[in-house]
Amino acid sequence: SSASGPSSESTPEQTRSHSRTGMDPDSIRRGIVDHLRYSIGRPAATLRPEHYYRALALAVRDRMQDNRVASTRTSLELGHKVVCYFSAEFLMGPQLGVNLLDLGIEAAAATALAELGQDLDEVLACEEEPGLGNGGLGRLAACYLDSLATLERPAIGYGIRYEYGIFDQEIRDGWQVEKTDNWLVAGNPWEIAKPDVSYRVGWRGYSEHYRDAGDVDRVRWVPGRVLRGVAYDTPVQGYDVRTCNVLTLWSAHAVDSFALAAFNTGDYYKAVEDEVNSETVTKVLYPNDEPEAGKRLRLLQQYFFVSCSLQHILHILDDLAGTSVRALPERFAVQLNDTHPSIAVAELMRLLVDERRLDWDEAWAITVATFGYTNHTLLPEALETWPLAMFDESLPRHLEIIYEINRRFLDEVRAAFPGDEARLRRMSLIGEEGGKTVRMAHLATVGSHAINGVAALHTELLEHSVLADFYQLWPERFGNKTNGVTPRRFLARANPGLRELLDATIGPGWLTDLDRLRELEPFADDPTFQRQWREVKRGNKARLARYVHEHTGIELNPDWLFDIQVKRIHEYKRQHLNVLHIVTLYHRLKQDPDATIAPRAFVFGGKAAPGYFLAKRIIKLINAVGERVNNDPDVNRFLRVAFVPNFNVQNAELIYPAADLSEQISTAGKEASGTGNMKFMMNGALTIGTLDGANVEIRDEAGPENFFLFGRTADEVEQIKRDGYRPADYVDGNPELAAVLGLIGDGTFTHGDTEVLRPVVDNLYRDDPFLVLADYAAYLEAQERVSAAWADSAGWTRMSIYNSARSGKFSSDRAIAEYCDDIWDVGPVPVPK
Ligand code: B1H
Repeated sequence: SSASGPSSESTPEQTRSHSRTGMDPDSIRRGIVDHLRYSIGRPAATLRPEHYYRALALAVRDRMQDNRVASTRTSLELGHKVVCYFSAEFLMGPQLGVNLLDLGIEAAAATALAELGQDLDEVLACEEEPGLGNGGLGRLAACYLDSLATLERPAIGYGIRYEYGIFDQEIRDGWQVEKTDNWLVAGNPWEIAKPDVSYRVGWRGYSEHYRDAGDVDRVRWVPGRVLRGVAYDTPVQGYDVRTCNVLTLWSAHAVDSFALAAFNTGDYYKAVEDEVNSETVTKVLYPNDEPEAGKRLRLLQQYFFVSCSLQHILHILDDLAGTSVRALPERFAVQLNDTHPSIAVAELMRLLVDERRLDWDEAWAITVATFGYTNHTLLPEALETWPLAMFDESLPRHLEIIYEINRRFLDEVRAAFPGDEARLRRMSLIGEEGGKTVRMAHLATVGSHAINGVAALHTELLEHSVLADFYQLWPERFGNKTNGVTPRRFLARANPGLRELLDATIGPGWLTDLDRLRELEPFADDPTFQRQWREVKRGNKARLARYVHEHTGIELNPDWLFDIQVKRIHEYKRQHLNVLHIVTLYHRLKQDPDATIAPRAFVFGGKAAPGYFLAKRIIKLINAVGERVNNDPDVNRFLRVAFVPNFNVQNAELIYPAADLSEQISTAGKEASGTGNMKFMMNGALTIGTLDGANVEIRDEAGPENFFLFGRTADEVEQIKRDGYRPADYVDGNPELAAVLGLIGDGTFTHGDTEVLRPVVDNLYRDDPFLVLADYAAYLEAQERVSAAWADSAGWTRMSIYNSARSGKFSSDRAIAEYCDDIWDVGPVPVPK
């Protein structure tokens, strides 16, 4: 049509943004139709919703690319500093819905699709989510990318393009069964392959001393193997701004066979074999929520993505005319998301000293000024270490560099704490206990100018336990950055009913300034508003009940209290404590036929690491108890238990908004922060929880009267352990607890089988490393308070409203603003519209 044709005076760029990628329904419809024809190329009669999904996604991506080009141009021209977020995991979740929201074209896209005879919700449901993460840590990285773009901060996320993300979980006969997640089979419309953005990554081999032209003694690494990393870029759009950042994920390939010939004397078949081997490096995400010690391929994954990313950053610096590598910390801030990318400290030193020929001191100053390190766990078993021999074989030059960093570092410690040999041993980058290891948390700490924990309590514990020696040496480098989650995905997208009510009540400003939810407080006791609030919640519960029914056959009544625990299955998170409460209620109802209780639906979800024996038994326990409870007419009038299979970002968006009660019951001192707790709170759930991680701050914000607190504190937990914890004492002193454990052990829930759940009962009775039994009585008492509060509908609604209203602190916008101000020194860079 003439309206969309290029006019004589417009530049190609203007033409593109005004007609081809317009934001009105007509332009979007044209975009879809064009992509159906030119990118998908099927006859109209064969088009199904998944083709419309792909076409719409491509049309949306085109619009983001306009913003992406403008964003890059702006930050390059103006010489702004860029945040580089290094993470082995990015749990992005479905992209189409949030991208439509960010671009402000949800309604326009729905109209465009309707004109083509398609339904937006049906099209949205076609997306296969990129599950490139395990849990909170990976999802945090994704929330932070969203906030960086929305706050208009130039940023690049760097990670790994796993061909297989976190496994899909099926539940068969109550057991977890893992299915591979081949998320790329249908193609990924969001990414753009950048074959020209490619770097070589070596490993193995040896290092060699030589004298350079200036007769200076130098070292070069001669790798035994070489791979090639190729960049795949996914645009990350900010909400209601022009800023569009990028997630760059690296995919491993063999070096070209031409180059290969030089390595292995032209053996073609060997070359093909190497190609296959090279590609295994980015084949699959390790499905543990804590590292599995000593997996060589995992070290290679980490080194691979870190090396590609640092080479890319130095390459960008080289391309900026007149910018020396010395300007690195002025132009880039690199954040290490846990220790997984911490090999970056040694790799940057290698690039600067061996390849760019800077002297050591200068290179070290640049390195420390560039990196920041976020710690996400205190669990000793989750602190990454590598066996020295394996590290030496894989990355010999990096080990030499780490030795040199360590030598100089320990001199500094010696000067600060003369004669303290024990301290030197504790702080060394090399662990000596039980076989030598490289301690990655120490490497990350020594190589960073800023080290942070992820909640106030966690940072406090970090400073006084795991990294206490480092805190004493450099207190000024430590700080807290309490986690946050994005309200765009977890409120606006996940809870459209609440979004509408909020917009109508306080206007739309809350979505980028979540503290404005406080404006709800005056309505907390308003009967009309309370009724609307309850209607929204009930609608969300009905929506979840439909999903649960469809996926499990279990029927949940949306008028019951929805009591939900979703997160990775782990002993420290204590899903089994939740089950002990359910079995207690079951037992009481069976004991006393006249007993009545406030009816509750217990909902669980979460994956267990495939090799985590007890976590898998806990899944079986939940399902076994559920099967019995749901089918026993004595109790199923009051209790239902559902395990939602395959907890992921997509179904999480249905789950959080449906909760009345959020279970955050980890052993105090073990959960670094938690972020699910924040998603529940925003959506109006009340929390039953321990003083652990961010629960502490959630309670402070909500007010203690709007939070169900129970359990031992972190200090008390330590004290009990020091005194010699004897879980059996708690059983002996509590007949109800003894009966409950008896029911689990005696086959009541397992058709008479007394072996299946035995390991769970034995573990609690004999070891109970996470004090489930020590907190059982307090937990039951807190649950009694919950039931009493639930009986007062207006009172509960008020507490629910207060929880949402006071959740502003837990927006990732607040968290990212703090990182930008305190660690990265990166301000907003508005991209002109
Ligand atoms: C968290 C991890 C983690 N902490 C190792 N540590 C992994 C460690 O594959 N690995 O090797 C994977 C993940 N994840 C979580 O981070 C904490 O447990 C949560 O409390 C916290 O909220 C989250 C984000 O900070």
